[in-house]
Order: sequence, then structure tokens, then C-alpha cells
Amino acid sequence: MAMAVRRRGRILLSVALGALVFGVQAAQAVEVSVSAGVIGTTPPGPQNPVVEFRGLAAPRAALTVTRNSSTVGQTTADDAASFAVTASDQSAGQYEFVVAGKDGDGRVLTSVSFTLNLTAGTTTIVTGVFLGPSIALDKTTVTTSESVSASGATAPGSSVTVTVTSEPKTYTALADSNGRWQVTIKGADVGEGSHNVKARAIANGVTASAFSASVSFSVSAEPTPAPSYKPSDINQDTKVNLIDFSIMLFYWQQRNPANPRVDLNGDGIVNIVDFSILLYEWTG
Ligand SMILES: [Ca+2]
Ligand SMILES: [Ca+2]
Repeated sequence: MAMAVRRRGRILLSVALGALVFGVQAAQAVEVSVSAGVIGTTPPGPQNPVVEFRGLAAPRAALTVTRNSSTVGQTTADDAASFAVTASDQSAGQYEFVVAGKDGDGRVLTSVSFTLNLTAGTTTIVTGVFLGPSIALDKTTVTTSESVSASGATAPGSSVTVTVTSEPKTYTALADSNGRWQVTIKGADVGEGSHNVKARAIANGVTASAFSASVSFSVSAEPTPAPSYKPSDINQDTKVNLIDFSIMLFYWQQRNPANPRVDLNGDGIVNIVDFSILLYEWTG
């Protein structure tokens, strides 16, 4: 593949020496392949090697490139989430580069890292860099009748797959023109327990992002409503019958009975008034 590169005011016709494949060391050890062209230079000389990272993040994402943990480049992605950032002030050698970023709302995008062996006088272009989507949940605990909303940002138009890894269950969404995506996870669909959620995006049908961070929520059983009993159902077996009547007799004419439920009208004494209420609610 022949390509022209403008560098230091000259146009150099250069030849990519073939697509090299670098493994991406994302936080979740995701394998995302990217291709990089190593461009030959003329004339050879002791010039510093140059490395450029090109890819996608989220619209207006703030991006930082570190080389062995020192910041060597910063840029802001455009409205289409594209970015390109170059590091040139290094001597030849092997370095770990990390491309990190935050979306337009300041939420963390998953960084991607590359270990590159740079040769003097060369330009290495790493393409297809795609930071993982940002992700957040609107709740961390729900019942089986409730839902959790997972949302975040990535490249506009991307297809986003959200996986509840603990179930497993997947949901899909399309990132809108602002890169925002959202899915609703029903508690009943994933069941009771603790669940982990992560997302990844595919742009243009081919370029896969790193995985997002993993976030978690838990689903609990719907609380059972307290059963209601008629006041005369003294033993609370849902019936008003001879059993309740016999309990009442046990406390007959007592003031402030040890079992306060027997004093149906709450007037401090168990008597004929309570008995008439019991008869009124009699179920047999
Ligand atoms: Ca009863
Ligand atoms: Ca009474």
C-alpha cells in the first residue's frame, strides 16, 4: 500500500511495509486487532521515531496518550468521535503507550494500550484504535418488577452490545448522533442476584471497541405485602370462627388483656361489644 506522508515540510512517497497486528492490552484483556503501517523513510538518519494513533472514542472526548506513564500527547475528538494524536519526542526503543479518554460528559472511556518497538527514522501509524464506551447505571439495586437503565457514550452510529455477563444476556442499542446509547434491563429478565454489565461498540460494522468498564447491580425479590386480617381474626388464620371466639372467651371481662387483639374496639375491656364485632365479621 503506497501512501504519501507530509513530514517536516517535505512530501515523502513512502511504502507501508505491511500491516502489522498489535494486540490491545485493555483493562479487560480484550483482544482487539489493529493494523499499523511502518513507513520507510528516505534518507535514513538518526531522526526520532514518530508514532501516531488514529481512531474513535466519543464525540468531543478528551484524549491523553501516555508513554511509559508520562503524558506525551493530548487532543479532543471531533463530533464524529474521530481523533489522531502524535508522539514524536522519543528516541528509538520499546515503549508502552496508553490511549485514555473521557467522553464529553467526563465519564471514563476504557483505555487501550500498545507496546511498540520504535525504530529511528520511522513513522508508526496505529489505526483502528477504539476506546471502550463509557457506561453508567441509573440504579444499583432493583426488585424483579423494576428495571435498570444502562447508558453511556461511544462513536455516533455505532452498534452497542451490552452484556449482562452473570446471566448471560445481551441487549443492543444504536448510538445516536451524539454517540449516546441506552438499554433497559428488566430485573425479571436477569433474575434475583448480583449482575455485572459491560458494553462494547462496533463502528461501521467492522471496528470493534475495547470493552467498557464493568458495572454491577443487584436484583432482589419483590417484597411480599403484609397480609391484612379482619380485626376479629384474632389468631390471624384468615377466618373469623369458633377459634377466635374461644380466644376471646379466655380473656372475657379482662381489662387490658395480655393479647391486645382481643379488645376489638380498643376500649380497654373485653366484653359484649367486642363479641358483637366478632359476630359481625364472622366467616365460619
Ligand atoms: Ca381466626
Ligand atoms: Ca372492648
